[in-house]
Amino acid sequence: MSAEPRTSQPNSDRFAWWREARFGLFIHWGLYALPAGIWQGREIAGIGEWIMRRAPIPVREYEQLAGRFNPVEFNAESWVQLAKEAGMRYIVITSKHHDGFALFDSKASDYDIVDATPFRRDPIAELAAACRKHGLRLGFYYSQAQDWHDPDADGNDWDYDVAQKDFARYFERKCVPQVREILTQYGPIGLIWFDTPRTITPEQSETLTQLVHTLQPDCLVNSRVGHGAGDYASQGDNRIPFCVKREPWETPATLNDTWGFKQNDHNWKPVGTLLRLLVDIAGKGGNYLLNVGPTALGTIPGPSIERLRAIGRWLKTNGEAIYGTQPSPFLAEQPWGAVTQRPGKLYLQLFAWPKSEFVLRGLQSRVGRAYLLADPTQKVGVTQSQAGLLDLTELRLTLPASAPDPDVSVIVLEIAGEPAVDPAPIQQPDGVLMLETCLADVTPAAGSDFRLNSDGHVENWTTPGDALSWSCKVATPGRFAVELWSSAPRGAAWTGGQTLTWTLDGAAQTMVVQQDDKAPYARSPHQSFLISRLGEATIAQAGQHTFSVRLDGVAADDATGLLARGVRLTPLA
Ligand code: JFZ
Repeated sequence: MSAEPRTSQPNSDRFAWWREARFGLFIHWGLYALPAGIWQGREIAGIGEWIMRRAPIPVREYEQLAGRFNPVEFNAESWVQLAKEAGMRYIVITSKHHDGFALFDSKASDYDIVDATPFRRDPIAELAAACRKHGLRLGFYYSQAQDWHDPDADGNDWDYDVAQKDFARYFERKCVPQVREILTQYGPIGLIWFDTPRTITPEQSETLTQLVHTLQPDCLVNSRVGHGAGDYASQGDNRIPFCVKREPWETPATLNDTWGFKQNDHNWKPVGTLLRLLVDIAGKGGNYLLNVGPTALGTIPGPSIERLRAIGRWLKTNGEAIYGTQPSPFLAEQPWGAVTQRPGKLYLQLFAWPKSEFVLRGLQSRVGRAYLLADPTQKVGVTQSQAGLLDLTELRLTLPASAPDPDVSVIVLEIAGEPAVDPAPIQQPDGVLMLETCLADVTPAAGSDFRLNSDGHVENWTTPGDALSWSCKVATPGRFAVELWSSAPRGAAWTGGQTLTWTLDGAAQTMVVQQDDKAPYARSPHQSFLISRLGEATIAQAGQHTFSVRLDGVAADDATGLLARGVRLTPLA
């Protein structure tokens, strides 16, 4: 969902707790926890909470699950305790997912946990009480457009005749009343997390946002309410941007590959991956909403508990570098890790511990003292230099021999005043020069909608003449491989075929784009890049250089254009 919310108020008080929190627990829980990915002995591919659609299962059969849903081991206190132990500051739970089943006591529909199950308790009420007791904010996921149980809602075309549907009827009969219920039955609510807007109209999205704000003025609304009517941006699931975003945003993410419990999904992310995602998201100004899928008995799977506790242990030591911090002063991602800040301090969060010395280019602020967040008594030596011709600032830190943490180690730099950084792309000490689109001058051709999107891609790169250029700093000259890094368009095949002309200091080369290689995205196992070789470049002298790339010819069937993240120059041996 890249549509930016219209009513963002990043500086308003409504976002104070949100900015402070940085880390929340997502809970996908419902009837789908019973089949847990398997229907009539058959493994159903995809995310667990979609089993009704994917199998597909007729409404009358799926409804029967309610009669067997009896999560006797559910204990709201222990879920909230776990979130707290993990260092999370808010919880968002599915009050109603696409299957249409309400996990709360609803008057608007009997298809709810109190009326339709032997359990008869309202877990949402219990959770609200436990959150209040332990000082966590509570938010609700609510599927406003898809409701596979309702004959008029979006989504179910295996039981209901799509031609007979009247979405407005469902909207008035069930959606609006239930949203009203979740906002009036459980005390103050931190946010409402709408999802998959699809058939909803702009007016209906607006109605929901206004309903939320009327009933609870401080309650935040995510962008998936649709049509830009929300308060903050939900990224695509498990997707993180490549650069700092100033507007409030959040990445919903999984610990394995499903949201709702699946008994055979054992693809758990290692703790190191999760910690790197947490700090990377904080460094780019976002919140990390990390999911668990409890079982039909009401317990959170052991591998989830272990991982959440490990993150909590890290945050106990390093939380100062996360909670309430501001994003990195560097707009683009740093290849070695992430940066956060608060007044007077920068937090360098290193993914790998360098042998004795760490070199950071481009920080222009004077650094007073540096120390390890995990152990301020350990000395970190600081030297700073500014190389004349390039005006290249370099910070050298001499570090203790061993890393304070195996996954993410935090170094604190004390600085005076606002941090100042060099805005130019700078060659890294290892010789690599990454030209990120978020640092580029973006020049659309006449009438073109070529632009940088909020995820750090350029989009609509479809009009000949659309160009990107960078003025960059090279310290170590030589020969370089030049590659274009882009993302595969969502749900579409990518064939290449575009003609590009790239220019280094005035010397041009023209080539046709194809996919030559693929690279994982080191920060997120759910993203990867397509690599197109553009050729080789010789940079004869250290100094400031200009690189540009322009679209000259489009591919026949390319509606999307190259979703480019940037151009990478890698030194050739
Ligand atoms: C939605 C749901 O369909 C899913 O079951 C789960 O609740 C998840 C958190 O949200 O799935 C989406 C919605 C949007 C995108 C991807 C998956 N997106 O924009 O990338």
